[in-house]
Amino acid sequence: MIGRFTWRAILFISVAASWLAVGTTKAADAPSPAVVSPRPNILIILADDQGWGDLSINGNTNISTVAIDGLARGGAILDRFYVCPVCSPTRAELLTGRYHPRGGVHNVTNGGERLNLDEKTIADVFKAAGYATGAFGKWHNGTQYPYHPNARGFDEYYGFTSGHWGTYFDPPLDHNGQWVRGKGFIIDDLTDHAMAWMEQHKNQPFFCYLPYNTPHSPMQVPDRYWNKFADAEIKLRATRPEAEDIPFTRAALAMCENIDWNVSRVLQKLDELKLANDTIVIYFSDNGPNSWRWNGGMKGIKASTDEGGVRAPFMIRWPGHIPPGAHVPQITGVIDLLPTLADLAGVPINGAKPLDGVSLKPLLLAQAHNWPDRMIFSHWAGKVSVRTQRYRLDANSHLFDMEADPGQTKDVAAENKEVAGKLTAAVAKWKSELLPGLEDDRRPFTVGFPQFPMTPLPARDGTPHGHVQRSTGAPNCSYFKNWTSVEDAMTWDIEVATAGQYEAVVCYTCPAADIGSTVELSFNGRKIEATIAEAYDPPLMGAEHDRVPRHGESYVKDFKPLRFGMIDLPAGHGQLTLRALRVTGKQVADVRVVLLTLKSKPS
Ligand SMILES: [Ca+2]
Repeated sequence: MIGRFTWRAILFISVAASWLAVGTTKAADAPSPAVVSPRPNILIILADDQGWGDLSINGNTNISTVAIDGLARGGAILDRFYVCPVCSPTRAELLTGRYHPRGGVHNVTNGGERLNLDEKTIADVFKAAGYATGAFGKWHNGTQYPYHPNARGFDEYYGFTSGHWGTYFDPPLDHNGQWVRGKGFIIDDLTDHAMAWMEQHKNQPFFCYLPYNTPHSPMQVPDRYWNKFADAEIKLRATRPEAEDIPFTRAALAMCENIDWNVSRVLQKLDELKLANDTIVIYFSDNGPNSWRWNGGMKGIKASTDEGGVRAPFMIRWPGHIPPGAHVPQITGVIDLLPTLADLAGVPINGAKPLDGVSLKPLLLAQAHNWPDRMIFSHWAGKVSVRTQRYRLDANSHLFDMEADPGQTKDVAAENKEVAGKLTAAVAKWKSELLPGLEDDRRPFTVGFPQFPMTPLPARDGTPHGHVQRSTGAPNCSYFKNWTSVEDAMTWDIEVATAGQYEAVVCYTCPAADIGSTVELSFNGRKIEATIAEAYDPPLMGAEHDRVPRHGESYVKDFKPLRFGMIDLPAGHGQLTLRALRVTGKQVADVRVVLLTLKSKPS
């Protein structure tokens, strides 16, 4: 094993060489090569649906986020930092430094969240440079290998790959492709795993990605955080107070204070490991707030391409390098993080595709002299908005002077025809380059890789036929129900990469009164049958922890494996089909997921 001392020696050479090669730093400011740091660790903490306004440092007196505020004060705040209107696109842009349509991301579910396999990720970049790489949390850029994080540059993964999850207490989670039971509240658990992993890798540079899944709904949080807010008066209100759901706001703020506690634990761990000065820590959120609540007077919330939907909190700390207390007023975005972190760490970018983002190193190190204005585009569901330092052209071609009118109340296009014309043309060009064909997504779900033998095919990624329904409207953590007839079916559009013997399992529930049905799993002429002989009918979970009633996310339950035995699958594209040959009760079963595990290649 290579110890940190050896790494220091190896990395000193390359860092010193790059410092000498750049040669733009004034001699008086330059660090002595003798004290050049080793390559810094990277820790990226990403919140989910936390608005810019959900932090006390940004002026919200409803909440106290002392750890995140302290992180910001110890480094720099990017005042105008832009992400995407929803989750998976922002994550894709973080991973690639490129606008999300370039990587095929066009949806938050049904496979449209998957990042194309020909994209290099930020983890690929740091892994190639010798970093240990780990991700702990909500992935949301593809479930099946090789879309799985373990195939996208992360050596270690613990979390869930879907867009949301049905319960946050002791949930089922994915650990390097194996299903395990999480322990306690999910954010605390993810943090525990990240801290243990950082400690394990303290003697080599590490890249740690900690994408939390709160305050995304369902609105669940431990009592310790909820108790403060359960009856709290919410003094600062949403721009549209009539639209604010106060119990939802209370839950969101409690969840943000739980995040803050976990951030305090991570930062304390870095202190304990004496790594605080060697670690670049970033904190930001993936889109605007998931409800109308105070957000600094901005227009729009999550899913909007207006300012409130895409401006996120962003802070970055690197002691001894980034001046504490700095504010960066220039517009910046999540597309900038890959080039920025590679530049700060002195790590080469190993992808061949052009980036949309730029390195912010000159801004962060207060070395920027002539920083040109730029355009940052925001897209969701075909709507495109563009921001410059002064203006936003919204998705309806209204122009707003964001300096004079940050709440986007007065269209100034008529008074600024030249600006409006230039931005309108830029949006048209961006759309014509990036959007055509985006939603014509024919990527099958991938099955059968020897290095990652088990492929889960959840209900989310399947199609119900006949009477079969999803347990809820939002597919992400749904299951199939109302399977009542031999005419019904569930199909998955799959591509089998490796011909061979697969162990087939369907995770089901069935009450005692309905057991006995015979079901068949088939693919391109190969078939296998099983009989549902054992009842399993546990209660639905989730509601008991919801602080406000949920809308969209499915309640969840445990499912039992129905083992089909081995099926010989040919390589190729086709429909994996689950149907009943004989129905003995009122229903066949509820189905959560089909598991196909490659056991052996044909001899
Ligand atoms: Ca989100």
